[in-house]
Amino acid sequence: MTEHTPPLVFPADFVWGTATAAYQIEGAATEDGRTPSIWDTFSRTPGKVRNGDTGDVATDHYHRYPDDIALMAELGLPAYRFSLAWPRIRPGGSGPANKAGLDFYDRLVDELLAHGIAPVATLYHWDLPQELEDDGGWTDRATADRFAEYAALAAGRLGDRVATWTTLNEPWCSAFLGYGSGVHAPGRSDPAAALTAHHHLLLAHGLAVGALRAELPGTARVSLTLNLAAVRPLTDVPADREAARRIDGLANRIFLDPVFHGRYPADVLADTAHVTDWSFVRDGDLAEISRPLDSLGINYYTPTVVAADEPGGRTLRQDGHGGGERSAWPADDGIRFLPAEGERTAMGWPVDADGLYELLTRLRDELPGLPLLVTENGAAYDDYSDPAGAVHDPERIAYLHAHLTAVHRAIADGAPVRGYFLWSLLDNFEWAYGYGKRFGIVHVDFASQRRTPKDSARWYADVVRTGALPSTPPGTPAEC
Ligand code: IFM
Repeated sequence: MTEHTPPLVFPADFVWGTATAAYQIEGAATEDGRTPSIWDTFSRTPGKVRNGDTGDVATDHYHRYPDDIALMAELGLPAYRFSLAWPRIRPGGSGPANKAGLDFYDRLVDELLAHGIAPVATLYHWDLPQELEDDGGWTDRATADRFAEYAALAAGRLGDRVATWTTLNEPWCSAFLGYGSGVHAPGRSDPAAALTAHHHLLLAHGLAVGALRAELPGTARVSLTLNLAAVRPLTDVPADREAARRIDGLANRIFLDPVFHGRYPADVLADTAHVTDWSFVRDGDLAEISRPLDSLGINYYTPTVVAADEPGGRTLRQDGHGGGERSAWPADDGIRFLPAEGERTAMGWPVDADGLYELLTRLRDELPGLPLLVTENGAAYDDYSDPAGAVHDPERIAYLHAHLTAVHRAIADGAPVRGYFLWSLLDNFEWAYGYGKRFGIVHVDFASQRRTPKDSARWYADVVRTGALPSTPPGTPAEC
């Protein structure tokens, strides 16, 4: 007799969507008053991005957004997380708003709503106006004030139609990859600068929460998205557990404690005391940073395995975003980063859905009652269009199946997960990897800009339509 395990049914009000970011898809880098961001400068600097790729054209979403939204509607995707480009809305980072820039997002939001798709806006997905970087970037406290002003401008124009707002996407990357390892824009490699940038990013977040609340209707939801790490010690020996404590501090608690408890963790302050005296933290900052939020966004791809370095051993740097000569972490002396065992994506990132379950249930316990959203999850594979024009990506479907199963398990175990945004709608500019890594469920031929939904897009559309996940991924033999 053949037994069928029933599908995993998600809550009826679960929010399903996809996610993108402005610099990765929009293109139109010099149109309608947009000025350069740090990523324009960085990507035009020889040797910084593979193949010399830039976001000048990207997926040309700036011009093709009606088609992209029609495609989302055809796939039946009810929500869309996108980011606003600061240098489009407020060129140069300060001064008056650029009407043409706001008009673009106005049209985008109206088009989404006309197709019944809920817009979810992120204010900062790494495209700092270059002029602000020239004045010190995130190491300059004034950048936080400029960010809150920009937040108010965006909310003033779009807040009547956009109900969910996120201040920052993955500030760990902005601070530690941008100012620590330098593999991301602006390409600085200075651990003290990375910690200063970290604090000013959090201050910017807090000030922007205040600015958003002042502009938005009381029903609006305001959030922050973090790429928290599922940190695991390689073994249970005390030295490996100590390495895990230190990286947990620098990946997770350095965000969660100030944002939700209004303090920096004492052990992180001690671990980094040789790097900085933290004198950039001023009275009142932590109260600003810990303004209440309506939800927390989690981006998850792969776990982080650490061990104590063997004496005389070579420390392996693994930051998941293009490596780099210098460590992203401001204080990781004596810590080794090891790839987890098993299957990998095209990024070289191990596939391990348990890490997502671990994070969601940890947040359930540490932040009781706070609604959680998975704001990014997905995988890059070396997809190609076959002679019939189809793109078969069974590995991505298996990845998504495993991670959605982990989300379902976390919900069943009491984690208040309210939605899932797949990264990404389209193949796009993958930062230091350029166009070489494809995360989309829609294939983009970058020469012709032709869009082709991959098998995963159809599979995800079915999951969304039914609100249920088959208990096994396609291709799995039925249980007997
Ligand atoms: O493409 C990025 C995205 O911009 C931020 N989160 C991780 C994704 C994959 O690297």
